[in-house]
Amino acid sequence: MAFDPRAMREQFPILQQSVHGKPLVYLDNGATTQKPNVVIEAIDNYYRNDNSNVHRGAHTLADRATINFENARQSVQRFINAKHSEEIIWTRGTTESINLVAQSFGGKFIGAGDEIIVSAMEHHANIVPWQMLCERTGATLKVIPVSDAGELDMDAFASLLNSKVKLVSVVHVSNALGTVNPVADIIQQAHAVGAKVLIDGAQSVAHFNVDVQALDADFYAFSAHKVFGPTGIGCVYGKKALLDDMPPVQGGGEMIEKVSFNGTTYQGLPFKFESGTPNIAGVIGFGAAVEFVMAQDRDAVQAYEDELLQYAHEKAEQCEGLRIIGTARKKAGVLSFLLDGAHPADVGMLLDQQGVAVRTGHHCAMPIMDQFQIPGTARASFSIYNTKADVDALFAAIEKVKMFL
Ligand code: C6P
Repeated sequence: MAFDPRAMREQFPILQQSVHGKPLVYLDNGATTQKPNVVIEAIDNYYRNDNSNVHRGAHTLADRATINFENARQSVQRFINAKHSEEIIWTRGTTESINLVAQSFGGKFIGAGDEIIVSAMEHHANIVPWQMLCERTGATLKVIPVSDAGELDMDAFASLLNSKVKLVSVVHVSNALGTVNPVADIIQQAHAVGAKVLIDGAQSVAHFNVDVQALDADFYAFSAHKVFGPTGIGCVYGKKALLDDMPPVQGGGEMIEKVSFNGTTYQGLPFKFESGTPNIAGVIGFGAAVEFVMAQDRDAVQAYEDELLQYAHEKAEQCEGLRIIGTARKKAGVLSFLLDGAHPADVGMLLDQQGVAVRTGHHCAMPIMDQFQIPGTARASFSIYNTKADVDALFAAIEKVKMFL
């Protein structure tokens, strides 16, 4: 059966409102997605009925909370097809996930003279932790160049690879350009020189199936809030053998086996990376979110979203004075653009006046904005509940912005 975005939309209560007297057209899904009833209800149910700490209580509520908490880990495991549930480490989100790998894996396995490769289209969350690691260790950060269309220069990548490269960390889908990168190919080439690979999946998992085993990714990071879950929770997947070899980065309760003043021993996976009381409601909401996604016909959803983005691109190409930033052959979810003579911030404000929510600015990807010699863009980012009517509303609003400016 064909995917029905209107039925999907009904599951998201926040979308049924008006802004500035106009029906809300929410096109800021790259920043965060809205939450379906099932996610809101899972969090509500936890606080109403099960609220308790996990892994330590000797009572019914604690048992229920712990079971739901660990079930969520298994849901996320299935969501990305990890081999073991303990390969899923809870974090506050993609940013903390990348920092965890930089501090733990990087601190142990990367030193002076080693090299780390990122790309020119990375989010700051996949640049700054590596710069900090390089400052600490004397390692060097190398950058894969990006073409004017917003595609990785794969020849340049191949020429950057050598035995000094210990880690390659690239984004699966660019939040600023929408480019879908050939991560399977990147992983294969990096492995051939003995480097490990981290994939920033912040913008991918909401749009298409990710199979970490098929990709052979060493680490895969993403945030719940960009895949219909709550904020403040996310995860990093790591291959068990790698995670087993990595030291914890935060000490405290939950992550220890035995503490004494003669020395402390740590728990095994995943707990050695999860010190302190976790974001239990967040984890449960995250689990509900990925179950919600897995319940969809994902191929049908992906085909629908591709068609929607294509439709938006066609409209953008016909729109006088509009320049698309990011014209890669393979894209997902994002239409970044500039209007002649208009600052993106003004465009965003005037679109908001018409009920259309987009993000403007550098999208935490300053290096790629510098490459395009622009201060930023206006970005419409699409999700499962957007429709062609939303795209039409965006372009009708853009015409008004053009008249106004
Ligand atoms: N991008 C955007 O509007 P956190 O904030 O930790 O959940 O995710 C960080 C992050 C990392 N990588 C990519 C590719 C991202 O898109 C993001 C978050 C948002 O584009 C907020 S800047």
